[in-house]
Amino acid sequence: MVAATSATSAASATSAASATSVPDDPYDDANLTDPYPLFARMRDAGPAVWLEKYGVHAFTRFEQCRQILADHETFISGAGVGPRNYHQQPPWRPAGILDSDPPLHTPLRTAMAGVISPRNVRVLRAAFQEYAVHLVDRLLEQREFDAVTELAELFPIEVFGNAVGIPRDGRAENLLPHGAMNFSAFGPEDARYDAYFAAGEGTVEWVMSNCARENLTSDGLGAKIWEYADQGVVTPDEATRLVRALLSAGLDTTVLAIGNTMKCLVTNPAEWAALHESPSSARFAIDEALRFESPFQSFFRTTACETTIDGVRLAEDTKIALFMGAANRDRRRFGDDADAYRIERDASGHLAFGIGIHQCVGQPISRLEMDVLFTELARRVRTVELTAEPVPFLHNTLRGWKHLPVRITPA
Ligand code: OVM
Repeated sequence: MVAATSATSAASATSAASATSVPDDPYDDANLTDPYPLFARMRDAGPAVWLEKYGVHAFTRFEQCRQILADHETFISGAGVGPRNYHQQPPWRPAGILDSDPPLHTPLRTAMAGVISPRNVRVLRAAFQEYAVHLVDRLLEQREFDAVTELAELFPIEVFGNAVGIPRDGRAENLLPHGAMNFSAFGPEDARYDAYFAAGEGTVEWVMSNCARENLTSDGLGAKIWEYADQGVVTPDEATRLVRALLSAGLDTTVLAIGNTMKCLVTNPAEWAALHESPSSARFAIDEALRFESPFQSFFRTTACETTIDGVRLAEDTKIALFMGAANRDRRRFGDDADAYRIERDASGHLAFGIGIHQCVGQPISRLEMDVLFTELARRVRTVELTAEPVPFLHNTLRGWKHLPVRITPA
């Protein structure tokens, strides 16, 4: 435990007394479209706020979010990382690496980290690079295109799909709606949740059939997960669910991160110019975009025991909401210009990939994809501008754009 300390009080009900009550709904259309004014009010209201509509404490400051994520013993994932408490209501699908705790989590993480090793990731670069060149060639011919549907979506669907070793046919139609559905389970079960679940119908079958060993290529990351089943590190069921995790978590997140980075750069022409001057700064432009517009905005945890955080008492087995998208804009951590996109900033330490034992294990693949793509774009594209208003992608957990119409000029 870091700053959380066990409360000595004999009372057992969760008290909202020391947290400011907030009537606003972070999940309504207006707040999802532009969450930052509400996030600022929530951060300024105190280390924790009480979200009246959901009856849950929410954390929006960097320091508290970081501490909670780092303390996996007090703030567990095994009761689910959305508002649904698995101790009371079963998950919509069997739990996996994300929604488990040690000791169950440990072999899953060992296998996944072994598959996504520096050695296994390094060899992916050449294929990523080849497709980036091909894509940028085509976009430079087009000059005008949708940076979401014709860039952000295409790149991971091709290169990550190949890296895992799944059939090309059906990737886009299944994996993107499947991700949007799955990630809905980490937010409230409202009309938006229902809509993404309806849109994702039928995709689970496609995803699960491609987790089977016989449907994966023999040299991909999927096959490497199955090698951990051969060695007895994980069971065949666990191997299936680890491939499921790759296919659930690895795509939409990177698609959104690419689109968000483009959005940041298109709307900050001086930052694009700086990146074009120095293409090796791509990783800083990407990291700052991950901070500034975090694709993964929020997660829940569950208290394993009664505890207090900065004087706010939380009862045992209580859900809490963590808004990393707000924490990453916290002036207390990132300074007075936290609401500005600046590639010169030291954005490191942001919480877009989480922290602790559940910190994104796929991060090296996602970063490699983005690094290769944005380095190529930075070298070859002199200017980029919007040609129409971007269309936001509204989702309870994810943040990004559905359409980003742009025009580019060659270097
Ligand atoms: C899943 C899953 C696994 C890992 C991460 C994640 C970031 C989701 O299997 O649903 O979201």
